[in-house]
Amino acid sequence: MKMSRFLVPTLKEAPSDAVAVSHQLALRAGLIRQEAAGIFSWLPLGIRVLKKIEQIVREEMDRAGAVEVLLPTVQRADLWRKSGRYEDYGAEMLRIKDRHERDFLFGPTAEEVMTELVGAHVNSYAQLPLILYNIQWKFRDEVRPRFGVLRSREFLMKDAYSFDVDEASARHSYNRMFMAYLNIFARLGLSVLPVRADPGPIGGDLSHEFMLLAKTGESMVYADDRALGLPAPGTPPEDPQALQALVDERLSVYAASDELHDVAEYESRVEESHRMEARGVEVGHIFFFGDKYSQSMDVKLDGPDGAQIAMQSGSYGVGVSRLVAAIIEASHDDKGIVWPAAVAPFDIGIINLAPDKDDVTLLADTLYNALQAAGKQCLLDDRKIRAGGKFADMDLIGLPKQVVIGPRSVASGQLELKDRASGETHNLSLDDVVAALTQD
Ligand code: 5CA
Repeated sequence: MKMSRFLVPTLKEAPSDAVAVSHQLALRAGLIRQEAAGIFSWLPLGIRVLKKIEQIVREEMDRAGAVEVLLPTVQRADLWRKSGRYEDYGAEMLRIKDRHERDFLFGPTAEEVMTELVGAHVNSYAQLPLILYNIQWKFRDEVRPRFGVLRSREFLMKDAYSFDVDEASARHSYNRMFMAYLNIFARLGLSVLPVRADPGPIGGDLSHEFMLLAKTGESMVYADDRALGLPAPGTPPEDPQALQALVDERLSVYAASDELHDVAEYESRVEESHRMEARGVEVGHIFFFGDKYSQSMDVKLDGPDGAQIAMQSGSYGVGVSRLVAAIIEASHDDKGIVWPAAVAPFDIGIINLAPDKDDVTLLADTLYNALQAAGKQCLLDDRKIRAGGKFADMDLIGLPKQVVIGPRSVASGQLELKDRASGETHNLSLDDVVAALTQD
């Protein structure tokens, strides 16, 4: 992509109402644009990051055996009346009337729609277990939307729903999702702690939040610091007991968010030198709620002995758009964003310092074409602006690798290759730059 034909509206200063560093940098790097309180447009760089996160989440859901569907954003109110949540949800629900005065709403979550969908198409226990997921925009009329896409009103969520015939099998589904979450966050390059949590309005008796430690986090996390940095589990075992043992092992290290923090237990189980108290951003939340929705919505199916049974279910959310901000919170410096390679909007930024000079442009284009042909995603800054602005913008948007090409590169045959995270630079020939950037 050539920057002169792209849209990256970078800003020198963030607007004063942006207090979280991720909000400031997302605006300054031209990822998002606020359209109304808590409602954003995704600009070209932002949407590329969002899609990459979405794809990693999708691949890990598929690997865990979940099946993708796409539900509507606008849902029927009567489904929510059936479950009893239409009134309970209160002012957070955006209620809509159609031209026939029928009640609809912009979905804040989808337990009702999914439960009814499964009830309509699954009539026997033999069709279970089933885990369905969708990656869709949600709307919650938050009292205090803030921190940009960290707590917005419209946001992209991956929500999965498991349907099982009994509680033991439902716990196995819960455990599969638990492990899939650890894999997702590891692939995103994030150090995320699973903590036991309060299920809140979703209901149920078993729930975990996945917390990314960050200064702007809205909850406190109390943990044994050895819980951080454990390796990703990879493909989990099929055997339910083996999987339960792995989940138990992960959860044996103390970690809780403020609501369920037990000071006495914490102090007795965690030596002082390992106690960690930090703020966390909730990037995922999983719930086991048994037959709550199956019962309230009267969705039953034929059980093994012919009698009608209610399904045992859980729901599993990841804040896909929130993750864009969460990753920036976790990975930035005083110059701007430092994207982990897995989600960077482009792999490589090339700066052409003299787009007016044919020989410099030829060299920059040759590198660009060679890298693109090798499957690398490149952003070539060919804008006719001063060099300082190009360097500042490239650091601000945070692509993992940068190559600087100017008149001196033509004269010496040496291009400057820079690693964004470490700031290290190397002067290399064109061929060596291509080799270094395409070796993996
Ligand atoms: N139905 C369940 C699981 S699918 C559910 O809705 N869970 S939730 O309320 O915890 O939301 C799931 C995830 O969505 C959260 O962990 C968070 O990462 C994200 N999320 C929730 N509210 C917002 C918001 N206002 N802005 C951005 N992301 C949000």
